[in-house]
Amino acid sequence: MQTLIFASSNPNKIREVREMLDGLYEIKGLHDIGCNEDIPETADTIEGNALLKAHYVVEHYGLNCFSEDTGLEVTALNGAPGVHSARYSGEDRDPQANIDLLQKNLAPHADRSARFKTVIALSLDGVEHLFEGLVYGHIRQEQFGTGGFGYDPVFVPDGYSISFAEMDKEEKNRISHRGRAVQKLLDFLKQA
Ligand code: ITT
Repeated sequence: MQTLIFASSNPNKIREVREMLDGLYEIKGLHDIGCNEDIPETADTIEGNALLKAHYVVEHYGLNCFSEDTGLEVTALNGAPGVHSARYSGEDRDPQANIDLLQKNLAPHADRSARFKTVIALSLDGVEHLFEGLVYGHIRQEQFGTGGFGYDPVFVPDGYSISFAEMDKEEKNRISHRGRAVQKLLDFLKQA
């Protein structure tokens, strides 16, 4: 089985992507290749941050890799927290504090629609490719479920009445932003 480096140190993301590529590629995260750096995510777009992480691995390790960056874009907040989703409430990246701040900022608004956006940047033999995955939904006022991570307990995808945190893993992966972007990556890799 071929190995692919996934330039992430977020264990939740690595687990999700590993499950999606199970049997096709062996996925190694940053820690698995001895990279314990917190790669600076200083770009002002989701695409830019995905590319930064992929460039870092190519530059420092010379390995083919892919990376991803994800943001939650809330319509009434003009796309916030967006590229700042992980650190919305501060540098300690506390998911509960992020949700609390989101609820506070969204409270005056009737429009609670939002979307998750994932961009995967693949660097393969010196050539870069981008894959995007989107899922539309809304932010619930209360939290539901214990699965998933990040904003999952408050995000309800369109066509569902349960949050991402209430879905089983397979179902989330099938319809999620990351699932859709990974599917595009897979389709590309199969014909590359
Ligand atoms: P990397 O090592 O991959 O950079 P990270 O945690 O820094 O991991 P991001 O910069 O992509 O990841 O942060 C996006 C934030 O958005 C993340 O911390 C979560 O709070 C949230 N997020 C990302 N994917 C999510 C998902 O599937 N469900 C809910 N929240 C998610």
